[in-house]
Amino acid sequence: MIDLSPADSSIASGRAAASGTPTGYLPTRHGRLDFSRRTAIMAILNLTPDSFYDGGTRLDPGKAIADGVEMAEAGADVIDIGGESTRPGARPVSEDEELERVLPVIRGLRREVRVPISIDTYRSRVARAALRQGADIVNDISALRFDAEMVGLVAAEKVPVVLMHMQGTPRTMQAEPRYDDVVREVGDFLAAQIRYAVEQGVERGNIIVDPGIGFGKTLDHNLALLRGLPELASLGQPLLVGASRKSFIGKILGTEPSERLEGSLAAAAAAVLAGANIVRAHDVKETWKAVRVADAIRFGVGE
Ligand code: 7PM
Repeated sequence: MIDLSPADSSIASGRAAASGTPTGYLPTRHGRLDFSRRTAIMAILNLTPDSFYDGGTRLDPGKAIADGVEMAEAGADVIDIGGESTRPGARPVSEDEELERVLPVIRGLRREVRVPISIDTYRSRVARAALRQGADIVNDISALRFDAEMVGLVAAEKVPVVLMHMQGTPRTMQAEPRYDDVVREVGDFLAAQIRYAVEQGVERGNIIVDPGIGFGKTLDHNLALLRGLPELASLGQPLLVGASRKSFIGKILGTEPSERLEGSLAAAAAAVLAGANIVRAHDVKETWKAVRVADAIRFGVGE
């Protein structure tokens, strides 16, 4: 699966050839994420009024907290809370609006569940406030590029951070995505952002990487990245993949977001078998079953 011959690009570019993390788990303030012999599930708790799938369904914090509790009971290993839609062409919301949406839900959910909570934001002020309310992980779709203060915050707080690849900005990214070799370029970008984070004081053990499925990518680019996950796993950091209900699935099946569950489960299973350590998903109960079976194939069942 992973080509370790001298021609392998991970060696050619000086990247560690070994896959996975040294320890197989990632400690957070609220328990460790264990991916030594299993894949973790990151549940998506979207608080935006306009998201492509579940937008506007959780305008009441009480409803959002109840949904988060249900996700934890369904087997989520981490709950990802986001207050700004990053869909193609979406307009940025104000920082105050983002804070008003996410803080009450983080505060409330923190008292109800034991699993780690991640905050999906590229703004350091939102991330700082979220960490104070009990969030554990910063999920930054800009990989520390959009807010110059984000890296210092993550370093000082010593929390895990997700570095995600995106070509362009959420507003422009789907205009005309172009790559010569998408897997190579995404891998090089992530390697550069890992280096930057470490130089700025972030512990290597706190860095999760993510190819950013759908963020400045055509259907072909998304498929090449999912096929090429072993090369990204060879960066040596935990690998997160978010394919749930995204438009590349709609392009393959000809379906709207509400009819993309089965395609999302196929993509999650494929990601697990290609080396993902965390899959990000809307449908926790169904994804949990798909991932348990894919994990049994990947790791065995220990009989
Ligand atoms: C509209 C389009 C709304 C796409 C929301 C989305 C990822 C993420 C998102 C991902 C990480 C979604 C996306 N996707 N964070 N945030 N990785 N780390 O489908 O793939 O939720 S937003």
